[in-house]
Amino acid sequence: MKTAFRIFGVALLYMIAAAHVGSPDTWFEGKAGAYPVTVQIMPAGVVPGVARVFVRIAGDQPERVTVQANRFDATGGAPPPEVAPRVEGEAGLFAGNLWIMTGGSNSVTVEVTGARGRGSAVVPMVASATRRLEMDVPMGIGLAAMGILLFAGLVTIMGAAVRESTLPPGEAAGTASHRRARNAMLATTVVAAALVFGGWTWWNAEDEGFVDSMFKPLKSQASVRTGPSGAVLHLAIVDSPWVMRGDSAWLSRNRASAWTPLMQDHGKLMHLFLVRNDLSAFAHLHPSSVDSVSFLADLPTLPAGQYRVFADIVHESGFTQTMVSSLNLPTPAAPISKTAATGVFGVAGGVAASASGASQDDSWLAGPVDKQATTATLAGGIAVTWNRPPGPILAGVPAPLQFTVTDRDGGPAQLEQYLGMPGHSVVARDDGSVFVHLHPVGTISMASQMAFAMREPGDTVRGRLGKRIAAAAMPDMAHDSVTSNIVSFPYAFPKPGNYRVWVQVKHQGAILTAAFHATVEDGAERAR
Ligand SMILES: [Cu+2]
Repeated sequence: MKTAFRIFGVALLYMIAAAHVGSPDTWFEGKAGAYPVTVQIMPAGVVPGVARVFVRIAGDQPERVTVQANRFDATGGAPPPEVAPRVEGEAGLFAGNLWIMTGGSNSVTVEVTGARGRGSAVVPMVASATRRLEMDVPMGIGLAAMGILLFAGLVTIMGAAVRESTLPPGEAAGTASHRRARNAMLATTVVAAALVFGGWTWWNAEDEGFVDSMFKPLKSQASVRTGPSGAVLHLAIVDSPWVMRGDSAWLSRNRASAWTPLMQDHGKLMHLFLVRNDLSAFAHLHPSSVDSVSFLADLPTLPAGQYRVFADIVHESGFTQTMVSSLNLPTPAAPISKTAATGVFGVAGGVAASASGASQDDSWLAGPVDKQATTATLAGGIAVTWNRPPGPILAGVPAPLQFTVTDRDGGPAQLEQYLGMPGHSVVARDDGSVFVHLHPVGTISMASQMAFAMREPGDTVRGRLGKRIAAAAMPDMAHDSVTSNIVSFPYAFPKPGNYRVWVQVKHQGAILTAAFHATVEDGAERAR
């Protein structure tokens, strides 16, 4: 009974990484026809479950907003769209609830209808069981008390029945019936205890099965190797279902489903981030694939120490995930071909010729950060200013991270597209429990958005859709210059704590990285 009570009573909340680490909401900023929309999807954390969808619309207000869930491989058609009613008291905000019935790659279609016509946007989202709901302690105590009462009641009733049920009225029970009653009570206790034990075992098995079914990113391992041009980072995906994904016999034997192949996102198969455990150093690398299990990237000169490794990948199904591992970087022994980041806010993006084919888009930054600073001055006199709204930053409260980039003279800096985006931002919490890679379009992967737009009924051959998406070559990548010197990322910090925010933009061919500190305070309860 005590153990059973402990199982019910212990308040534990499992949060396991999905597409991002510890930052479960999906964000999208873009256009639905003529309407600029910002979409925030709060997943239920369980599947099936109800996701909350918030649609913010700036400017002319539409008459009607609907939201609709689509599974990636929906064959029987999607459920009808749900109307997202206007939220009272908040201008331009619409909110709807959506049942997400199946795990894996899903999308939400937001349709806006009004005076400026009808337009829609497709927001890819990964649905997975990421948490295990626990019974709260008062309810656990209440149920345990009732259980004890029922148990005792059953034993007492059995005893009384054996002792007194056959007695004529008014007569007292004799020693023999007292003994029989005691035996019956003992037997009842044994049988009922066995039933409770059976139930406890069954419940544990169910729970274990559920924990097993929760999403865990593919297991990976990072290590440093020495290549001909210096230190090389090696990342291996060591998860058996991935390594064995071509072996259908192995998969069915181990009841694992086959992963779809990886596809490029912003022209890269993997976006890998190294974050020093104390947040003092950061690198954004693009390892090249050796054999779809091993990935290699030239290591820039980074301070020695313990690093967290976050590797973003996108599957052909539109499923995105962040693999997490750790790495101990030794003091660099040999000079490494890449230019080191300099000063507090260095220019990153040195180019190196190397055996593994270093990516020109790699960038990094090391050094301390002034916790009060909202402006970071980078090499070449470029300044990045965080337009922080006055007042504390509150967890769970949507507030875009907005930055203005100015040149030496204080005028707007002419930015260029960096990996197909006007800017990139990475947000990490000091304990590693939150990691997210943001773009002005939000948390979504452009590749998975394209996967939803371009999928066809015949896409049952693995690798086919990925090829078509690669051939379409990301229309955004073609435009080199960015029209504004302000980059903005839709976001809400998921929980209070100390965070580092890195912002990356490209100016005159160089990738600039600025780092800021953010203390996030406890906000209002998340509206669920
Ligand atoms: Cu990015």
